[in-house]
Amino acid sequence: MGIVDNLSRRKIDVELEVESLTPITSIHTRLAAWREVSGKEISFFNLDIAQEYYQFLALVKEFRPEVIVHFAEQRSAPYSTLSERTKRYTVDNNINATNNVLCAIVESGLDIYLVHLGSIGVYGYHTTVMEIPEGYLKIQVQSRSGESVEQEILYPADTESIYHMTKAQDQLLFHYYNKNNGIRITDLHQGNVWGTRTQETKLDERLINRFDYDGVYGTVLNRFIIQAAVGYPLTVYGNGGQTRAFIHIQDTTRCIELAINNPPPKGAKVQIFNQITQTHRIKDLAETIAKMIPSVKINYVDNPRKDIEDKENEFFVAKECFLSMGLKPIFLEKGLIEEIHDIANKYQHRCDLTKIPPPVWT
Ligand code: USQ
Repeated sequence: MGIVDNLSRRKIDVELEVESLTPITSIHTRLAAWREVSGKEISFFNLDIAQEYYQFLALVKEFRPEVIVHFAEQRSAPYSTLSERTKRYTVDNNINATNNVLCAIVESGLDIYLVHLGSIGVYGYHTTVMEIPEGYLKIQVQSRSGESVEQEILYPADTESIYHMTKAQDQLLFHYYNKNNGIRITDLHQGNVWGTRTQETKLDERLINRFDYDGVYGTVLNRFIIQAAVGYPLTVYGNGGQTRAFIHIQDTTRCIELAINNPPPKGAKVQIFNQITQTHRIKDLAETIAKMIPSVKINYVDNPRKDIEDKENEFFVAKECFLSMGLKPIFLEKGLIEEIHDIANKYQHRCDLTKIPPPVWT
């Protein structure tokens, strides 16, 4: 097994002058810790796949992977909206990275299966009359002779950030390379991730994952968890009527394992799974935490995304694929307590309160 990474997320920490709440060790320390606890070796290649295509292609030919799991994208919606520069970087990086992975698979001549981390945000967050399906929508069209005919199309993308737009664009690249080059692909439409620890990272403190709580990279539930621990009123944007889909980090790793073990058959279309376990309204999340910790206050702040997101929405999304493969989700009720005890309380001294307010969306 090997990791290809240009460690860009660590460089963005320096740029934003913020650090993960949890202390992250160097990549070599992490690899050494994993070797000690598991006896398994992971190779590491410091490469920017969006820029260093030929080095990446050479590596693919030499390493001959059976599966590539593609996470190599700038992953924050708020970061992508910070400025003209971050917008352009997100598009350049994400779309080039995806195209380069696909192109390298074709050029290598190897039968490599690609699993990609996409986003549930490609569907848009609006109240829909129907349940949003897993990637594809069946529609009735009128044929030229007047009959009603069923067709299947990609669910129309309708994104709220340029970051989510890159994930929507990725879908077209997958469709193209799957149809023209026969690459087997699974695209995971992942929800908003919360939590920090997985079975593997619990084995050694040096393996701990990032916990972002700042207004740019912190996702809403992790932000509320640390805000509760440090006595900062929970920053609900607007009236908190937004409904979003969530998944615990442990479940994301299980879903990726399930996706790797269940490739689509040769010749099949791109397989799309909605990688979510629960949906919640933002104000309900805040109220759940306030009930658990009575000293917690909720602050309904001006929504930095008020011109972009609906004030209130329902979000009905299909999620049968992973459940039918055996995913046993970690629900909020259980995971929250562990997260507050093991992470927020333990590392609250590392929290810089000045980094909590949200940035303006452009
Ligand atoms: N929100 C608050 N208070 C906060 C932070 C967020 O009320 O302190 C609200 C936002 O207005 C939004 C919702 O919570 O309605 C989710 O915000 P978020 O910042 O947790 O998530 P978002 O920026 O929409 O996107 C993030 C990541 C992105 C990932 C996505 C999962 O930036 O990488 O793809 O979560 S999803 O949108 O489900 O696809």
